Amino acid sequence: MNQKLGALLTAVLLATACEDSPSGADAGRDAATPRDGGSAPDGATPDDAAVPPTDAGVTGFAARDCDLTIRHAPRVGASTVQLAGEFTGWADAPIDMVDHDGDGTFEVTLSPGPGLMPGQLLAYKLIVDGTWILDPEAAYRKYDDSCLNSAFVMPACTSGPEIRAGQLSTTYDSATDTGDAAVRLQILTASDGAIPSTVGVTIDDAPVAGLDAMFDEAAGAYDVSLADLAPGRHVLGVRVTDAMDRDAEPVDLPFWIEEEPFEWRDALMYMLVVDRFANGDESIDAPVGSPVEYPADFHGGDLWGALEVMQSGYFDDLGVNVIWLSPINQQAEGHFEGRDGSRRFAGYHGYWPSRGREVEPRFGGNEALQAFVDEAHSRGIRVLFDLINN
Ligand SMILES: [Ca+2]
Ligand SMILES: [Ca+2]
Repeated sequence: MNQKLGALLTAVLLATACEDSPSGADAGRDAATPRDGGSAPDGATPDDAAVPPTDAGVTGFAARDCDLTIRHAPRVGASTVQLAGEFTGWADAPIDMVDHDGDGTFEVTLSPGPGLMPGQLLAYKLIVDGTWILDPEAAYRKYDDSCLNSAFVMPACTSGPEIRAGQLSTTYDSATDTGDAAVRLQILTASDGAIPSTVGVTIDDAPVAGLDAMFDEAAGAYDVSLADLAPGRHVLGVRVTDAMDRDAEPVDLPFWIEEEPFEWRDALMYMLVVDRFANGDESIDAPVGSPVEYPADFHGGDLWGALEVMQSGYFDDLGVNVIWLSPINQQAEGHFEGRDGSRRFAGYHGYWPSRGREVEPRFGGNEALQAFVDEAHSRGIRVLFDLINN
């Protein structure tokens, strides 16, 4: 039987952060707090005025699980496995993990409680026969002081409903050059059981009709099926709000209708340097000029030019189904010294980004990128961005 430890844990958060590495200032990422700002932990009685409408017995909507089970299977047999984290005061009160069935996997189930709030990102380490290690199965990492730890998020079971999408499947009919898609969407309520009041499903931003007929009441799930979709990329969007007016984390499922299922391992990739590939709009050429010599300056290539080449069927003729664009972010303006210490370079190559979400104006800006990607998707071509993050 799983240990329910939430009630035993006290919020001792000031103790030593890390047993096997030095500590320092907290550099951890922010906890993923519930979007409603955090509500009462599981088991708390809601205010009388806020008793959620429930529909128990009428539909099969299951409630979200507030507990989290951590498992670890030591590669070589171990006699003790413990869990220590900011919620145990680290070494102050590590929690024993137990191998109930003797299969070599140790586990512990954590319940919400002091120091273990739903939605909270928490740092921890495993202690295997006395040695502190990162959890190889951890979904997150978090710094506590200057020490790298594993981390988990306590399920945000009180923040609202949850959408769980199954595997989306597609078919393609060459006779009509259209396809079908199907996916099962299970809706879970928040832990207080408030029923979903609004379920919206869209395909490429248009509402999916006939949703009621797709509802599997016993399972609390929708079996969404879509027919006669055009070839190319589509996005199925799912939005759910419950009777307490809380939104589920939105779900968007991109998928493709295509004759041959795309496989990255079989892809034929074309890498192009935007500035040097094709000049579609000379009015946005803006070479830096002296002291930058011509080979180190912008030459005028842009995404409008690359789009024209694509529209000519050039990539299709080559059998290309992936285009890798050189970095397209807006670049630091001006010129900078090269590694040889004597020559000046402009950012034509794209490796000096200055804006995270804006496309270099010389390359056509965001509008050109959107047009390029839309055209690629309509041709079954994937586009890879080269993101320079350092
Ligand atoms: Ca076990
Ligand atoms: Ca140009």
